[in-house]
Amino acid sequence: MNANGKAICPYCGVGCQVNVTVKDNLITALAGAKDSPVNQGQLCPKGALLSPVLGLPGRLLKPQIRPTRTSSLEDISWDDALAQVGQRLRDIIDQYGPDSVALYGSGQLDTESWYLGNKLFKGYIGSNHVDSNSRLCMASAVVAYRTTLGSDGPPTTYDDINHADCFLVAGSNMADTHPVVFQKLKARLREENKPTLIVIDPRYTHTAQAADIHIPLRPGSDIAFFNLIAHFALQAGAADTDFIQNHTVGFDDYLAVIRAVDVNALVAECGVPLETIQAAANAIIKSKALLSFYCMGLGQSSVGTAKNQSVIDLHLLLGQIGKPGAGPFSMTGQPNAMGGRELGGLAQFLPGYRVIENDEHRHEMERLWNIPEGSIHPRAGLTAVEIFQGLESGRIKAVWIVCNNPMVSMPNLAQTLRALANAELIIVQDCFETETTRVADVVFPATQWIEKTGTMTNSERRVMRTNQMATPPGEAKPDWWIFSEMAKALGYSSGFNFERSEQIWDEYRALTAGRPCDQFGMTNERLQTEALQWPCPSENHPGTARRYLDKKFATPDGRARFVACHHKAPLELPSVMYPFTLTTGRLASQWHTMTRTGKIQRLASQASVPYADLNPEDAEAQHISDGDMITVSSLRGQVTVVAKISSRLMPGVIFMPFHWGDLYAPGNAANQITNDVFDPISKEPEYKACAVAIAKATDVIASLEAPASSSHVFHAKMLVADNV
Ligand SMILES: Nc1nc2c(c(=O)[nH]1)N[C@H]1C(S)=C(S)[C@@H](COP(=O)(O)OP(=O)(O)OC[C@H]3O[C@@H](n4cnc5c(=O)[nH]c(N)nc54)[C@H](O)[C@@H]3O)O[C@H]1N2
Ligand SMILES: Nc1nc2c(c(=O)[nH]1)N[C@H]1C(S)=C(S)[C@@H](COP(=O)(O)OP(=O)(O)OC[C@H]3O[C@@H](n4cnc5c(=O)[nH]c(N)nc54)[C@H](O)[C@@H]3O)O[C@H]1N2
Ligand code: SF4
Ligand SMILES: [Mo]
Repeated sequence: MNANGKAICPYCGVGCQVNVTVKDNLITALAGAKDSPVNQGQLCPKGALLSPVLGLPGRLLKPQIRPTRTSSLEDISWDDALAQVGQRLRDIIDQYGPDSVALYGSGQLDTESWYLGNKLFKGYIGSNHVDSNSRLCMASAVVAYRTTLGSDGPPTTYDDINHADCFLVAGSNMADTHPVVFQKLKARLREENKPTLIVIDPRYTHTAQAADIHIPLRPGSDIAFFNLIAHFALQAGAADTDFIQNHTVGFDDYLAVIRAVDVNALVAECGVPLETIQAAANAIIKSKALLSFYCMGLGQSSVGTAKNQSVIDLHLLLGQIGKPGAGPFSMTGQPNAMGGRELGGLAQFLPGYRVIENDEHRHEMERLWNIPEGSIHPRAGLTAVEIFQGLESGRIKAVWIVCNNPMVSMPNLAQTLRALANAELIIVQDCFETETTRVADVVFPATQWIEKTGTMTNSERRVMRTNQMATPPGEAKPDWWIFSEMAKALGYSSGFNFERSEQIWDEYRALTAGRPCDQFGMTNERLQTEALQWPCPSENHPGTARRYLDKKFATPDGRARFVACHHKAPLELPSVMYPFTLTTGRLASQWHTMTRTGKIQRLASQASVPYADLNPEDAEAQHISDGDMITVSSLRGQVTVVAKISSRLMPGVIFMPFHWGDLYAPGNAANQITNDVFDPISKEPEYKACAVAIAKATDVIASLEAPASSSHVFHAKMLVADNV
């Protein structure tokens, strides 16, 4: 295929737009789109190295089926695959009920596809066990926005960076994970009257390096920190009493908690000198426009919801919301995590930010979907970790995994494997062979990125379209097509007669009308040339950059809510057996489980083997030198990785990137040891803190590891594309 046009970068939630030229199905030119309101021509290295992505090895080319658990996957035609898998799924539903099947989707699916999968399961099959890897990621942010502001979705926009005079970056290493947004911040930091940058992260990250004040707090102590800031703000008389009186409720309870703060105890929890915290408080108090960015360091915690709420509380206390340059700004990780939230791709929601357990919302969706009242199950479904627990216990019999590699990305991979081993049917829909396709009973080959047309929403609520510009390899099909054909195979033809994804978009945008995330005004025609922020209720509406400028929040009475929160430590604390805290995260050069970035030499070469960072003091005490092989073990498992000695983290804390799975480093994925406990409210797992032991790998272990590491080298070689 030959084509020329604009696409969305398929990696992070910044949502950069790229201009691509395709000749004979190969990308011959690629550059950041200069006219994009998102990135103004900029790209990070991952985006700039997108050209080889179309030709990467390891693509899934045909549907495959494993006739029995012990046999190998065999190629099969689409017709036969749809008929056979439709029948197997139907049999399971008939035998065990609709509650026995689950759909595990992704914040990387385009809106049209994920909308259709959600419609099939919640509307037609009658199972609400539809969740997304966004549960591992955005669930705490979602709940906190809803409890405080009344609606999900950030109030802010990237343009606020131009108006803020203080940036608070908490639990976000945006220099590496949202690089193009971070460049916007950096540009402001070069100004003469530059804003203050405060970074709250246990590690001295690339982001912290740019900070005026770095708060290297102990993992998990963010609420202590935010309550201290609020305490000092109150003492200084900085509370915005007009705003609090006119636009909020719940202040008294919050005030009682903040007044009663035991400063010394909370400072001790943070493990940061009082003066440093006071310096941060002073900068925050005197700020005229405070913009807070936060990400997984807050969300992936057993108190992730409360951590998110305590940032928003601080903004309410100071009246720092609903004006240019101010507000809480949760960064979305995946390119369409926002879109997935809007279309109800989490187990408690329906499209347009509707709520399953709200009778009115459910019946409204039943009317809009033309299905009988009572079709949608009235209870919220199981969430990501719970689906895998349900598979292990036998409550869930079949799981359909789409655009997701749980055999690397779930916490406590031994549990994930036990869960899948116990499933009666595992369908995996991906573009590439992955650790998860390897254990599938059925593999559906999907198109990726510019091989399909689709819509996504970025971190600042901006909805954008990518058109198809390349012919998919083999028999790969768009995800929406696979969902609609499977729906027909299951006997639901009426709701799934789509020939083009634009038709799905039209159905979807209509049912956002009047909702907080209103996208009704975003026609297919407009999306060809425009990148619009919601709410955008009508065709001549320009889209909304900032929400709540009128200080009317999305709650029934229009007032925002304070939610008082108390510090609580992570659920698994260091012990005699496991004396260190492990935290996990990302590298600038890799995207998640490496299905694409791991095969692009210039990215892969920046970090080629799994490793753990540890502080020099800890290394010395354990007789570990830089480059040694070490074991890192927890109650759940053990991995052998390279030790990197780094004074970027405090004693007692270990950091591991989670990118490598069995295809690259057999047996040594970080998630072999992470903890699958979660926040009881948001159900987001605590990836950012568990207790581990470290030891120098003995010669015996090292020799046992030899075959694994040589096979790693073999795999890496095999997987790196020739064309890059
Ligand atoms: N290069 C790259 N970019 C990505 C991705 C990728 O895989 N690679 N993935 C995307 C996705 S899906 C997501 S969700 C985002 C994630 O983006 P980020 O959240 O920025 O990335 P992480 O590295 O997971 O974690 C951020 C930081 O949290 C810190 N942290 C750990 N514990 C705590 C704590 O208790 N408190 C505080 N304040 N900080 C803590 C860690 O030290 C780490 O530096 O990145 C997106 N962007
Ligand atoms: N230890 C630890 N673990 C973590 C995290 C952490 O911080 N620490 N972070 C968590 C977070 S925030 C996230 S978001 C998850 C991410 O975890 P995953 O989403 O499981 O990781 P990816 O590698 O992005 O998997 C996406 C898969 O979709 C495929 N794919 C790409 N495009 C398409 C498409 O258009 N259609 C289909 N069908 N497939 C496609 C890719 O080939 C890939 O296999 O990891 C979580 N796991
Ligand atoms: S910042 Fe994110 S969206 Fe932009 S080019 Fe990099 S990975 Fe892609
Ligand atoms: Mo994420």
